[in-house]
Amino acid sequence: MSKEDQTYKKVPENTKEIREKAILIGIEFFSNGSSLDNNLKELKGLAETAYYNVIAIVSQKLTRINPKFFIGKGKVEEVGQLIRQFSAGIVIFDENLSPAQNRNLENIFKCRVIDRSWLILEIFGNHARTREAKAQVELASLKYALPRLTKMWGHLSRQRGGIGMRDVGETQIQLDRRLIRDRITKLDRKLKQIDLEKKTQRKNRSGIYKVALVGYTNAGKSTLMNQLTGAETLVENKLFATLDSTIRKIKKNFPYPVVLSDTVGLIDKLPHALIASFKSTLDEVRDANLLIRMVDMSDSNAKRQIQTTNNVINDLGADGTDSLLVFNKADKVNDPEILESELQRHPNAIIISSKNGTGLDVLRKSIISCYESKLASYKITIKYEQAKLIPQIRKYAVIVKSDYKDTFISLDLRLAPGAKEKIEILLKDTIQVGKKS
Ligand SMILES: Nc1nc2c(ncn2[C@@H]2O[C@H](COP(=O)(O)OP(=O)(O)OP(=O)(O)O)[C@@H](O)[C@H]2O)c(=O)[nH]1
Ligand SMILES: [Mg+2]
Repeated sequence: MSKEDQTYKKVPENTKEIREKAILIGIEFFSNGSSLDNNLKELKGLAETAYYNVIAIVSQKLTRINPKFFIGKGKVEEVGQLIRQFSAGIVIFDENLSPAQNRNLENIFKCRVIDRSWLILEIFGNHARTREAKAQVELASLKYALPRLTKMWGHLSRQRGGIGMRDVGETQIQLDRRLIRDRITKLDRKLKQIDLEKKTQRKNRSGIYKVALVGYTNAGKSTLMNQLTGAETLVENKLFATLDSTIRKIKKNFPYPVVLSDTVGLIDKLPHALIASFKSTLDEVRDANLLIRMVDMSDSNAKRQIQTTNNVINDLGADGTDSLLVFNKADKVNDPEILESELQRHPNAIIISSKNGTGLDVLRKSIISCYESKLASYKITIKYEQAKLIPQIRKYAVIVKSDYKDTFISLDLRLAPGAKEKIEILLKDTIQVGKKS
């Protein structure tokens, strides 16, 4: 541990809630060559996002995990001393602890011990705004807390409104596991209902080309969303600013009907319960025709961002979907050599700055050409009395040519995947739809 790491850090000025002093613990495994500095930098960012006052960072190289405490006995003593010296209120592990390790450490440290998963759940709890996000976070938190009904659980109850479980919060000290399970069942049911509503909405959007933003938290997805669609999604220099999906039409300089969706950001070692609970939010990614894999290229760990994003895309079964790799925050990269080497490694990547707009035209063109590569040509004829339907046809198709004959109108269309069915429903029996000869 360096001296610098041990110095006190002030809690951000705008933080009304003064949070506990925290000691962070990072592990370097010999086997996987994980980058400890980057991991700890990220953990510190997470802890500060959750308003903890990080006062010391401890690390240990491990070849094998100590089943009782995760870290070695000597390290446990060292951390114990630091807790007393700094009057720390919480110890945060970068790795996920078993319920038993969690309990053993709390008993020795006499303070709260949480792991990376729980820290992420706390942040999600603080940022959840909508009915769906609140239910998703509560469900994941309950599933996670169920085998760990210790101090962490008590803490959960003290979070006022944060975790989106006020009802449970007020009474949960008396809650036994059975009640928690009941609550889990209820939440599961509620989320299934929301999922159904979303499915219907998605069905309504079938036939419209769908582009989804996917990438590490803080990569700049919402900033790009706002730039391309004029939406006003919350943009913050904060991890996990977005928890819900927002879907908007791309309007600016765009010739086709295309919708863009912005979703929850990703992070390494995302808790499993959380991924499962956010299934319906991530369904936007599964459902998309094109994925924009977004990377913050000014991050020293851009490689990990790409890897994590690809892993989640694979887990969602969306690895067969067309995708564009987009490097964002080019304005923050002052070294042209970095730009050059990234491009060499990823020759197809599109380099942009969502903040100042650089590269957005190239990105738009790339989206358009992906779209066009999927278009099918169709020719339809409609009667004059059906002309009023043309604006609706435009919702799903590009009309490349319209020919006004004596008794009918002939239209040359370019259709996105799934749009043919929509047009057929729209015009029902009175038209002939067929492949253009
Ligand atoms: N310098 C610079 N900053 C950017 C750029 N794009 C986004 N940012 C900043 O990066 C931070 C995160 O941006 P968001 O758009 O909220 O990132 P996000 O990917 O939506 O993050 P989550 O919602 O947490 O997943 C904000 O402070 C943005 O202003 C960019 O091109 N250049
Ligand atoms: Mg966002």
